[in-house]
Amino acid sequence: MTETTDKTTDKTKDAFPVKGMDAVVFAVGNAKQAAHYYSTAFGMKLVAYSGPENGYRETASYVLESGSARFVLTSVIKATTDHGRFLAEHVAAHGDGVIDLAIEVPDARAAYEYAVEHGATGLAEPHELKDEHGTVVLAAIATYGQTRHTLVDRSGYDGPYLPGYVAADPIVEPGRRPGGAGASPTRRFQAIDHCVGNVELGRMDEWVAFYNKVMGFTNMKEFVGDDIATEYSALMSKVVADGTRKVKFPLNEPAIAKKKSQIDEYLEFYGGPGVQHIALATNDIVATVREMRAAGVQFLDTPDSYYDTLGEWVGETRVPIDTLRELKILADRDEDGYLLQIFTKPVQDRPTVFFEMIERHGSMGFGKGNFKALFEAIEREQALRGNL
Ligand code: TYF
Ligand code: FE
Repeated sequence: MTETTDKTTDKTKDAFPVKGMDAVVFAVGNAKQAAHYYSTAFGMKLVAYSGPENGYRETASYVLESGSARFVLTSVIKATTDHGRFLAEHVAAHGDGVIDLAIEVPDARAAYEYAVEHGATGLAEPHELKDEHGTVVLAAIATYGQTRHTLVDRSGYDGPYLPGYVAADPIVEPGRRPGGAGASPTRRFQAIDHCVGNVELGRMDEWVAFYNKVMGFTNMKEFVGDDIATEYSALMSKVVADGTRKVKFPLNEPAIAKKKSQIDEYLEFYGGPGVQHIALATNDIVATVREMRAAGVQFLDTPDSYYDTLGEWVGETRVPIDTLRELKILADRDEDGYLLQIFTKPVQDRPTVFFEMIERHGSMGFGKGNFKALFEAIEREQALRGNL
């Protein structure tokens, strides 16, 4: 492996400044039920809604939050416009999936102009949406597959999400810790840590170059190279991020290995490139995983042998090894610190989108020390599905 650039760009010179992730927008078959799942299983809070009840008869959209993390779940009710037909076709082709990794920017017009000048395909010219809460400026560019990046400037807006949405009450009481009376409600995660895309064989470097050029994102040093790829992972991976490292996009492509790549399985069942996993940052991965498991979320299994040697190389962590072993949480350490992480199984019947929960203590990495154990766990699931 070789080092690549990991420069934190001078903010004053940032050609494409971003504030962070604005939202992950999912097109799903049944947004009403998905909103319930993300409320009960992920502890998210419904904050806004758009649908027939407030005059939008074509689609239903539920906006859920956990800290700064925002998910929007959209279903088509009756397609009558291009947008409705796009949603219907997206769900038919891909199953439930991510249509938009929306990025909050200080200036959506400038961001769009920069991106298009540097080779991005424009999907929506900068435009304003207004209501009694103020004005939002939106624009959108295409990325891999049928995924887009909407560029959102919401600095002039204080409504619950966007004009067209009304505030909504939580579906369930959010994120209450077990423990009876006095237990304080708390959230299971507070931010989107990174969003991973799967692209076709041989195209990862093109997409890395796309983010380098179009958004001025730079490469982070963590990646899966040929050595790991051919030995056991069957994938190649590189990470791009904005200058402040608030928006991080790993990109995977299948590698030609002995076995069918997990990325090939995704591409086959998703019907092309798309978002593979969303990593969610938690301050207390033990409580988060206990609550999510109790609510029925399935996580990847990790063999006991992983924990037999973990202490030797990862050293002390906040969480005792026995607790990590009990909950199947992975740990990794690098020169900056350590991280704890765990991966859900795919959250729909297609073996496509899944989630990662991550608790960082200094480490800016992605769990390279776990790639072998993780990829073996994914391959066991792939074999159970008959896709290995
Ligand atoms: O985001 C990452 O890079 C880590 C590791 O199919 C990873 O979460 C990479 C590829 C993959 C699953 C996890
Ligand atoms: Fe990840």
